[in-house]
Amino acid sequence: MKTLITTPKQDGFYMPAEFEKHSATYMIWPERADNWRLNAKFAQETFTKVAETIAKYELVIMLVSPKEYKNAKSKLPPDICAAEVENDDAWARDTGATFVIGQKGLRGVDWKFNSWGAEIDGLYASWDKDDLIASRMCELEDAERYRTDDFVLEGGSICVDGQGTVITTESCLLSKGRNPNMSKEQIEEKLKNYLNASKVIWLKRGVYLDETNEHVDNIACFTSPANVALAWTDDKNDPQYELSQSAFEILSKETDAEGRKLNVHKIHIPSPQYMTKEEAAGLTIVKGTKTRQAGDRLAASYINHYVCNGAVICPSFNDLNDYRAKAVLKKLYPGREIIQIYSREILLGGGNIHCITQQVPKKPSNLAAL
Ligand code: KQY
Repeated sequence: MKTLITTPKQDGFYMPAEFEKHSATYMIWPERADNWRLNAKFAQETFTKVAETIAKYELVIMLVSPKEYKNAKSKLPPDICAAEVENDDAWARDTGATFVIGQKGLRGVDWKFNSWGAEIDGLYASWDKDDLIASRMCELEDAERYRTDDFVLEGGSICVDGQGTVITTESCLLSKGRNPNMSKEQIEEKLKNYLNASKVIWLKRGVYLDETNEHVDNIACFTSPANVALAWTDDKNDPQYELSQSAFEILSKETDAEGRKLNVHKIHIPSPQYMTKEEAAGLTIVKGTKTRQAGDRLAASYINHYVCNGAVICPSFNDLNDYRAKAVLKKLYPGREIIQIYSREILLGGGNIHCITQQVPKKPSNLAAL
């Protein structure tokens, strides 16, 4: 696999929106006992359910560590491809390649990964295997790779419309644990060069107590050009209230890269979700890994859904707002099935369905040069 020293922008490659056609979805098999309770038994069940649901619509490739390979193969249906790849955890959105397309096909951006903040506020102590995942994905896809050795980023911290606009959060991208020596302008330049975008919309914050320093993929996402879904609450006593209000103010005054005003669609979060005693007790304590406790509020949001060919795979929380969320998503994604999966076991690990998936865009045969 070749590593390029240019940028996608220089080469006319760009990141398409998630709602455009895919050729496949990558996931990573969960196993670490300090993040997934009871040796990841229940997480593996939920990941399998997500994978088999997506596999009804497109190819799913599950990356599995050599020591888990036999177990994963015995649990996964035969139409899901499994590839042996060492890993530190199972967040394909964050450690996987960000795929870009251009006239010459598919390439991958391999962002430097540091466990969401390294020594400052990272979530586990060693991440060397995770930092190699994007390049392994590029190999598997036979895609040339761009590597940003001088810039840390996770895929969950950006959202694009595929038409020149990126949304991100200041709390994450300007956090001390990622690129402390870069200015906001320099970070914006990196995003523009590696995603081939011309406009970056900065939200201040994300979802309350989101351990990623509030990735955008939990609070807001493009559902089509000029349409953005936003995590919302009407409860003024919920700390999320002000965070969502601030995001709404920014987004509703903004235009995208093409100059279109954004339509903001509110999706109410579920009632607050907390880790139970039993759930916390199922975790192995490991030095250097973020500790979790009974009573911790979980960063639950329906925005953390995944759009695949023909369907939207959305979390459900056994909450009344599950139905409201499904109805809004149905309107926002016409022609796609909205499939909800009870995803508490993923939520307990600090993310949700979007965080554990990574799309490989399909290159349209008539792709116009940018
Ligand atoms: O938000 C995401 N894209 C991933 C969440 C990672 C949480 C790690 N425990």
